[in-house]
This record gives sequence, structure tokens and C-alpha cells, in this order.
Amino acid sequence: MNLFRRRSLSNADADLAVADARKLLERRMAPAARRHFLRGSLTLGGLSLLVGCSISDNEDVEAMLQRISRWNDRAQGWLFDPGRLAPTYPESMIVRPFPFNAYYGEDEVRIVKEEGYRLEVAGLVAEKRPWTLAALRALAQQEQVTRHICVEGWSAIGKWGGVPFGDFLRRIGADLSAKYIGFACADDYHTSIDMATALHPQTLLALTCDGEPLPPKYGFPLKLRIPTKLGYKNPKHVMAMSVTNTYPGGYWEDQGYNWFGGS
Ligand SMILES: Nc1nc2c(c(=O)[nH]1)N[C@H]1C(S)=C(S)[C@@H](COP(=O)(O)O)O[C@H]1N2
Ligand SMILES: [Mo]
Repeated sequence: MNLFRRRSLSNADADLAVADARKLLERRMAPAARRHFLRGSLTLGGLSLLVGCSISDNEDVEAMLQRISRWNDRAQGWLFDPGRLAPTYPESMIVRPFPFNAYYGEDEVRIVKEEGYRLEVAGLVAEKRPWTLAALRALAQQEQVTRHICVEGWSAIGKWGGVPFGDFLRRIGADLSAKYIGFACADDYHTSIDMATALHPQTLLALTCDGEPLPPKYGFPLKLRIPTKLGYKNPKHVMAMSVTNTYPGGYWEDQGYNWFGGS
């Protein structure tokens, strides 16, 4: 049962890797090289040549898919353009009610109380003092209307407001040369992102959704809104964050989802 689940996730991951590789190559290669390279189709076999391992009948497919996923992380990291903005939309396109998703049902949404809440900041930062919501609301805010894309096959346009995460990282004196930011949530969820994405101008420490304080089901008291990444890289109910050079993984990432998770 578990094996089936892992296998199907990994296969989806492989498809994603192939699709991503195609997209990235098409975007970045000179037209002539592109025509030559992409004549025919880039398959899992072709990709394995790029990754630098060969598929033999005996090879553990799972291990190869993991290797492809790691290659895919590196490729996405290299090709991520920190100045390239995710599309934004008019408010008339906002989906209401916005879809809910978590690894549990809506009846089990975690209720975090504002009273006593502190965002904990750990790792490679100069200032580790925890943050109240009031203190976060006092920082300069920004709003965005962007599309949230979930790997489960749905997407929806929503509006989020909050503190640009790059501003926050500079404010707390984070080591901006560190590799990762890890996030721990009020449920058992956790995830982590690369520094380039953390500093992207649209990455938001979101305190509002559709102009209102974030409702519990959308991640009260705060979530990371990252329109350049897939839904599972947008942690809700964030309680603590850590700036680190030690790979933090994530809830779905540890089960085979691609770590970079670009959208
Ligand atoms: N804490 C927490 N954050 C989470 C999740 C979760 O289960 N717990 N699920 C992720 C996934 S897979 C998606 S698609 C989005 C859904 O966010 P929404 O409920 O605001 O649509 O939250 C992401 N962040
Ligand atoms: Mo998702």
C-alpha cells in the first residue's frame, strides 16, 4: 500500500521532471541548439543521460527517480530568475470561496490563538527575538492577486497581503548567503525553500487573505505565500522558521515530492 503510494508519487515526479526539463531547455537554449536537442522527445531515458546515470534493467527505478528529482532541484535552482514575476490578475478573477487543502480534512483545521502567538526565528539570524502579530502588522505590507497551483490538479486565484519576506529577512539580519529557510507549522506540516525564492519580490509573509485576517483554514496566524512555487511549498500556520545550511526537507518532500517545487 505504502509502496504503491510512493511509487505513484515518484512517477508523477518523473513526469514533472521531464516536463520541467523540456520547458527550461526550450526557454533557455539558442533556437538552433533547441531544435537539434529537442528533435523527437525528451524521455525519461534521455533525461537519465542528462543526469549522468544509465538505466539498466536492474537499476532501482526508485533510486533513479530520486536522482532525477535532485537533478531537477539543481536545474530549477540554476534557472530560477529572481527578477521574473509570477503573473498577477484582476480582483474580478479571485475565486470565492477559495479552495481549502491540507493533509487532513477541513473539520481538523488547527486553531491557533492570536493571544500568546509568537513567530519564532532561529538559525543564522542576528536578531532572534520572537514576533507578535501586532509587530508583524506594523511592518510595511504588500498585496498580491496570484494563482495558487496544487499538484493534486486544481488551481485558484486569490489575494494575499503581508510583509515581503525579503524585507523581513533583512530586518532580522538573516545570513542571506545561507541555503535554506525551514518552516515549522502548528500541525505536523513542515517545508523549506531556497534563499533565492525567499528573497523573490513576490514571496510574502502573508497575514491576510482577500483583505481579511487569514481565516483559520487558510493558515492563521500566518502563511508563506510563494506564487513562484506549487501549493505544498506554501506553509500555513507557521510557528517557527530557521535560516540554515542543513537541508530541512518537508512533509511531502520527504515522501518523494520534488523539493524545489517551482510552479
Ligand atoms: N500547515 C500546512 N500547510 C500547508 C498544507 C498542510 O497540510 N498544512 N498543505 C499544503 C498544500 S498541499 C496546499 S495545496 C496548500 C492549500 O492552501 P489553502 O488551504 O489555502 O488552499 O497549503 C499547503 N500548506
Ligand atoms: Mo497542494
